[in-house]
Amino acid sequence: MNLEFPKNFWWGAATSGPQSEGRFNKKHANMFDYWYEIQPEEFYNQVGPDTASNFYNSFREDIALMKEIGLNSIRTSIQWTRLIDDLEAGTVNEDAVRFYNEVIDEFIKNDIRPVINLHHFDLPVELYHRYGGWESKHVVDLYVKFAERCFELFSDRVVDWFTFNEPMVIVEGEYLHQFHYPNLVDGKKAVQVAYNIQLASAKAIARFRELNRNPDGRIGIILNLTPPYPKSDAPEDLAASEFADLWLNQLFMNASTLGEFPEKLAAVLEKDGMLWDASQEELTTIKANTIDYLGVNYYHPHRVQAPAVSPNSLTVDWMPEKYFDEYEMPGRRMNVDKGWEIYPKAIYDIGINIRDNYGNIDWFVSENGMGVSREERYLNEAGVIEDDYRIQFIQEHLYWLNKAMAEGSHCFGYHLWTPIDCWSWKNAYRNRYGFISTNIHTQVKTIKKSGHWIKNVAETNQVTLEDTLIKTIENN
Ligand code: BGP
Repeated sequence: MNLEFPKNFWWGAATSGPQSEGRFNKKHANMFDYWYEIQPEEFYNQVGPDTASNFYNSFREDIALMKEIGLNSIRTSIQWTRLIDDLEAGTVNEDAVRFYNEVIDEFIKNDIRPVINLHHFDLPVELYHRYGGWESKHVVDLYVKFAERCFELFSDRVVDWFTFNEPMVIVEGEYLHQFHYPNLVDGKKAVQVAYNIQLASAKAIARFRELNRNPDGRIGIILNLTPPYPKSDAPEDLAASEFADLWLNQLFMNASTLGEFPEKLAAVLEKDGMLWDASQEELTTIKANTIDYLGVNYYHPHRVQAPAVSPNSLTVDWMPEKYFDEYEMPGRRMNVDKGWEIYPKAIYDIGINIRDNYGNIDWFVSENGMGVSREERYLNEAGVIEDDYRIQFIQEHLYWLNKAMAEGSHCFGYHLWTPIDCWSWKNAYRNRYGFISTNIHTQVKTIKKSGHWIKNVAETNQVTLEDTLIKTIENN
């Protein structure tokens, strides 16, 4: 069976400034740079973001490899901590301007569409220490200054913009579940930070519409939509699933596409005394500045059940998880290295949800992928990593994506995380995701089997699936 994809479909991959460039010549440290400085033992093998995958120095060679495997679009991010010299005034650093100009020009010269994101978990740490970071509306305005500089400098050539990557991960990592510095557990702050980031996104969109220099220019947001699936049809499990969806997905999705936060969520937050501080003027800005299109990062589903303890009887501090518990579905398929369930059909459910509930807005898969450790296990005699598991993972997700598209969902592309193995936050280089491998000691980069495979897909806009694989897909 051949899956057919439209001409001009985006076949590409995503990375970020902090995970690929390395710290070279950066004036400011971001949250992760700082965390590594003070607690390197928190990072896998104590490998930090300092060299990352050396993109700052080797971007021409790296882009040549991306071109060689047929990718027609790449997402990366501009680092606030690199571009801006004076964070309050929003003045730019000349070396950073040179660097990003050269990167953008190099992509375009190689017929690769540069897709630029403005924030990938990389708040300048000074702004956290001075103002509480995203807790502060002053920081929202400093982010908007940074965004303005990006639009002024690069929107003559960059058509595709995104304001944030996975804002919910910032909320969870920094304020609820302790996997991003400063590792707080504070539900009230978490709610305010979510609101402030949405406000920052809307304000940046407003400025984009004034400053954008390109008639085709578009701006959106990238959300990690992790559909919740309830354990059963029991009313308590359904209620848990509904709240998980409100908090994890609809909060940013509704505000970004429809201009309003979900009323049911706001009502629960209000009842609990947790609602964000918002002014009418801010809400009007959010309403008026919805996105042109959407990026969806999808890795794994959420399986949820009613919380073991009734939300009303909890005496512990407020957390959104008082309304739902995770549920380990028996027999689930796992990527054991990363600890994430593999459930490709969710991509179909996401596509249909966008079609039916969000005005069928244009969207693309902005991240999907499989992090696998010790990939040298799969090296063949020719020195190529035979990552058949990754090819199959992509094929299965494309099968369901293609079905959603056939049923009218407006998806225009698929980006793997990531083009070239890159630094993965606390996990550093433990799990590898790329079409191309990186030796972190020598920085030698080698195309994997999946890189050769995607080239053929990108050239033909077709994905060939064996009958046995289709049976596997349909039985899952
Ligand atoms: C996403 C992030 C990426 C990337 C990816 C893989 O949430 O947007 O930056 O890191 O997850 O996850 P990890 O790096 O934790 O393995």
